Amino acid sequence: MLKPVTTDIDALKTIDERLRWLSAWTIHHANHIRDNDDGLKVGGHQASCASMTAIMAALYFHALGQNDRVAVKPHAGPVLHAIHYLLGTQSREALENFRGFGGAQSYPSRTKDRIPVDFSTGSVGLGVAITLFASLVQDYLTAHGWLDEQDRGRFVALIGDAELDEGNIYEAIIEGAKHDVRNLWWIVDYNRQSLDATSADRMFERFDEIFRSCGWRVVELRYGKKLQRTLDHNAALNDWFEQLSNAELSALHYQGGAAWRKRIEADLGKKAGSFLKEHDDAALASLFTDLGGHCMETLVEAFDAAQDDVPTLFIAWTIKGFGLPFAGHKDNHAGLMNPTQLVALREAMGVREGHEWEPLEGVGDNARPAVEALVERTRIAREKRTRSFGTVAVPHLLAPTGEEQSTQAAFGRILLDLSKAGGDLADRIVTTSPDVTVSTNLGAWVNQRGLFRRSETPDVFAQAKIASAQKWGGNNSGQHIELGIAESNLFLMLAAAGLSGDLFGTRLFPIGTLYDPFIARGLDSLNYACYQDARFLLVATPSGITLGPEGGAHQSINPPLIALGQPGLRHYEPAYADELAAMMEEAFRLIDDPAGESTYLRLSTRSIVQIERRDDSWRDGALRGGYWLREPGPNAEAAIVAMGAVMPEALAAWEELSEDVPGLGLLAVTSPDLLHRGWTSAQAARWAGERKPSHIERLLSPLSPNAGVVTLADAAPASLSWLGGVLGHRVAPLGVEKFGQTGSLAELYAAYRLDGAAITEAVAELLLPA
Ligand SMILES: Cc1ncc(C[n+]2csc(CCOP(=O)(O)OP(=O)(O)O)c2C)c(N)n1
Ligand SMILES: [Mg+2]
Repeated sequence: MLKPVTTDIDALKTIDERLRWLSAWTIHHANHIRDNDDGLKVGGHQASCASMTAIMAALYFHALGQNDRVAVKPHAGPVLHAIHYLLGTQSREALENFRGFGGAQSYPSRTKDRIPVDFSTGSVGLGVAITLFASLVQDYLTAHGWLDEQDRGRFVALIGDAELDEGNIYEAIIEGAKHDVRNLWWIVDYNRQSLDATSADRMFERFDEIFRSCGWRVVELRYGKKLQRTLDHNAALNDWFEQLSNAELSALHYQGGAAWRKRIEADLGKKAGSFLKEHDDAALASLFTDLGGHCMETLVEAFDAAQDDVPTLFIAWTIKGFGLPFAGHKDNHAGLMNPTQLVALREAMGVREGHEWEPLEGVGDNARPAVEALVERTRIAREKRTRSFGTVAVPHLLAPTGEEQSTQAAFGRILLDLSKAGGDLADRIVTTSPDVTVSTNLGAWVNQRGLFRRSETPDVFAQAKIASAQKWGGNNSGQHIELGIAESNLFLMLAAAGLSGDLFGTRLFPIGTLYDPFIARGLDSLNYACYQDARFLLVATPSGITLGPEGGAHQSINPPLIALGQPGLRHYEPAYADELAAMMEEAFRLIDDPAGESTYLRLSTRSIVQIERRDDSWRDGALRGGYWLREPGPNAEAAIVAMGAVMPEALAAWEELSEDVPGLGLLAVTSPDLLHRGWTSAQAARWAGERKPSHIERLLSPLSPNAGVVTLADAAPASLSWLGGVLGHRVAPLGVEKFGQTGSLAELYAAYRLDGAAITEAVAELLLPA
């Protein structure tokens, strides 16, 4: 990391003012000036921006180094845009179109914004935690020789104080402590206000304790220089000020100088000494708003003093809406200045009417050169990096041999074979799991490739010669990152590792494993990873009531529906090991393809007889969402459609029924998600004049228009029942709609109607004349 440079404090203060103006103006313009055809509220957060402009000026124009990466508090997005506008990397047009179609996004977005956004934010708490995992990925890359020392940076999160209530932050710092995570600055905009009101009193003392106990340094930036000097010299005033509650402090900030005077007179009387005589009302207001997070000298000093790699939490005291007419008001979160207030602010900031968008409007001739020089220096440091794709050759993956296999065991074998064969892909795979490494069949891979630890950790059991199938020693060349049981952390780890190409220019192939039902525990983090186009392979196993004796708490039902509605994530559910090998190969290819996406494999522990293949013709269909395992006859009156681990039941039913139902087909669905996407996008293409049937339309077209279709999945039946809508076939959907329970497969399949009898009955009913 570079040594801090000496920066002109006055120039930084000017930039702070410009950011406050430009962010407020951008929001004002979108709400009050731009045409609004539909009358929808546009919105924006002028108060949340104003409370951070000094912090962000000090950070971006002074403290950040070339390689540092920042997650910006979502509702301070306009400040980030204003920064890039000053730097020349954001256009006036995008700002004029803030919150409009194609304009600057409400909350910083890696994929939709044109400025370099290091991490998307929006769902509070997640942007904070991902910086920790990104720092861990940086350490991983350095340890593996993929990142030079001079290319390393610091990871910064700008956090709202109410955001600190999000539990995922604490899950992350606990995990971070285990991995001795470094190079983090988390900066809290401690404005004592949330969305609804003022926040709980003196929580910063608690945060202080929590972070310190996880190995963090906590730096509190309470007062600015001027206020600090005053309080240092007036013990009575200091004691009085310190005991004000959050609500009282905010209310006084809102009311201003006269209210401060009245309150001090009432509370302190003579004890205030000559203080009140020496300050008029305006001076009082200015003095008490001189908090640490608004004082440039304090911020610069604090950042300069934290140049080592110790993870640091800065708690910067601020006022929500600083410098704006609703500063401190508890209802100001979504508050917008009205046009009259805006004019008053414009005039106070020396901005001429009609010149509101000029980047350095209102900056005097004397101050201008220093500000311009600072902007110029900063510009060089904040260039947008290009994304890294297409760097790794993905070899053809072979299915493990074995007459009977489960997809979960096959997954472990494929990875093991890949590891043994070696090569670039194998070296770039990084696996991770929230304490279910062994039970999701990653064990053999870990034995081969080792645990990742920055410092050597011995395998005590192995050293003591205690027999174990699992090696559990770690060093800095290991390729498995062990996580505690916190599924949100798994997804944030996958998000950070899945952005490795973008953040560090080096592509990793992250694979995360967990039990299928527990996807729900980390769902927002999974969505967050997809939202910023992180690339990874998620392996969820075991799944469904096929898990039998493990019972209902572990038997997943709805993840295929989650996947069906989740952009950026492709669901595959193989029945056979050869399908799985093809899907893993495809998933790796998609990770390294600019137009790719992440993949979710839903696997099972049920060992089933593998299918005999005559050729490879199934493969293309399997990768596109489905293929006929048993071709239907022309104009067939019925078909069975099945997915995943229940394929033996579907095959047995097919054998039994095919004599009586001529032309009965059996369609193996490998991805309802892809079939559905293909169907809707073919429709959209037709509207644009392109006539090309989708994969599912082609698959179903041999069936008679009156055919009945029985769908079967060890999952919510809605995963497949929609297939009837494609060509208008009648559907009997079989699947799981009630919570599972313990039992043998035969018992459970019978009770939940996934067995041959259920399929036969459903086919019979569909074939009965109406
Ligand atoms: C997960 C999630 N829940 C709720 C919200 C809605 N929300 C946006 S900002 C906010 C309050 C933020 O307060 P704070 O973090 O203190 O930020 P400030 O605006 O005061 O700087 C809430 C509840 C959200 N964006 N994300
Ligand atoms: Mg707040």
